[in-house]
Parts: sequence; structure tokens; C-alpha cells
Amino acid sequence: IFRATKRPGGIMKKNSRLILALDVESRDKANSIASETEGIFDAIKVGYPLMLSEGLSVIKELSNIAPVIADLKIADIPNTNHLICNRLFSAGAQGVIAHAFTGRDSLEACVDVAKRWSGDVYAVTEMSHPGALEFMAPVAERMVMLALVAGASGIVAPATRPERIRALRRAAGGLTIISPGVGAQGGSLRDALEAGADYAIVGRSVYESANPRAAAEALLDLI
Ligand code: NUP
Repeated sequence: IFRATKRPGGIMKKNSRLILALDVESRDKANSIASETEGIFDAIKVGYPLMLSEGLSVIKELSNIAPVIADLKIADIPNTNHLICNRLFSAGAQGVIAHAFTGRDSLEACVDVAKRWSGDVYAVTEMSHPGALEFMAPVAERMVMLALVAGASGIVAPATRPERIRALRRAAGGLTIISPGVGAQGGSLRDALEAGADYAIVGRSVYESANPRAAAEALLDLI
């Protein structure tokens, strides 16, 4: 089961190690924050709030500023996952976030599509909110193994629990770890990166700030 699989390779350059979570609900707001903070974030993550408000076309617009990761936490049967991933990559996404708990075949369906687009799949292992301790945390290490076996590029691990990033890093080997929960959810940027995250994902503490660029620069200063 642990046969090595070729991982898709992305174009996200590890520079600031910061990913902007752009959970605003208007295209104008999204574009203005992305432009204001241009050059700081290694990628922009968009999810349901923005895509349900403004449609998939926001992906292409934002990808002129930074590579876009589509965070729909894909969690369906393999065929549906395949269709969803095709939509997201053809809309211009560089990476997608998919749940691991659906199992190997479903995650592999995402990876198959990602490879065709030279894109990335990040598998959700243990989420950052308290409720993740109920069902996810007890099986998170197994989900990391699944991410490895399925050929995902990386995993999503919680900045709210650096000790869990450390444990998941031990299981994840060289997989990329992207880590949400810094700032608004109480996680510390430095602790997350020191624990083994490659990138920290930051949303509200930047886009709700009166001065998003200054807020982003303040984060850079911490690294
Ligand atoms: O476990 C996860 N926790 C989490 O917060 C997985 C995620 N994808 N996210 C997302 O990261 C969440 O949906 C939001 O887009 C971002 C964190 O934003 P904020 O708490 O910094 O505002």
C-alpha cells in the first residue's frame, strides 16, 4: 500500500510562506485586497464564500496576482471529485483542497486530474477548529498516510495545535504542509512554521484589517 507515487508539481514558490485566505464575498473586495497585498502572499486561497458569491471566474482574475488554491474541501465519490477538479483547474486554479476522509479512490481521483493540469492537491487531515478533535484528530495520521499513497502534493494541518503539526509532519515526510488557524482562530504564525508547516494560511487578520497590506507586512516581520 505504501508504493511511491509521483506527486504533481505546482508552481507555488516558497517565498513569504504565507497564503492569503480570501473569504470576502465580493469580487471587487477580493481584487482590491489581492492587489493591495500583491507580492506578499505566495498563493491566494478562495473558498465557498467568494466562489458562491461571484462564481468561478474569480479564480482566473486572482491568478493574475498569485497562484490560486481552490478550497472547496472536495469530498465526494471518485467520479464527482473528478468532475469538480476538472472545473476548478480549468477555471485557473493551481491547486485544490480535498478531504482525505472519503478514502483512497476519491482522493486519487483528484490527484489524477491535478496531474493532468500540473496542479496540486492538498488533503485535509485534521482541521483547525475545536470540533476536529471529535472525529478527525484520532485518524489524522492515517489520513496523512493516505495523502502520501494517493500522491497528493501536501496536507492541511492545524496552526491552532502546533503539537499536531509536529506529529503530522513526522508522518508526512516531504509533503507540503499548509496550515490555517493563524490569527483569528488563535494560532501563532511562528509556532506553526516552527512545528513544521511550510506555509501558513491567514484570512481574517489580513482581510478584515483596516490596512491589509500593513497587516500582511506585520506577519512577514514575524517570519
Ligand atoms: O482546517 C482548516 N481550517 C481552516 O480554517 C481548513 C481550512 N481550509 N480552513 C480555512 O482556512 C478556512 O475555511 C478559512 O478559509 C481559512 C482560515 O481563515 P481565518 O481563520 O484566518 O480567517
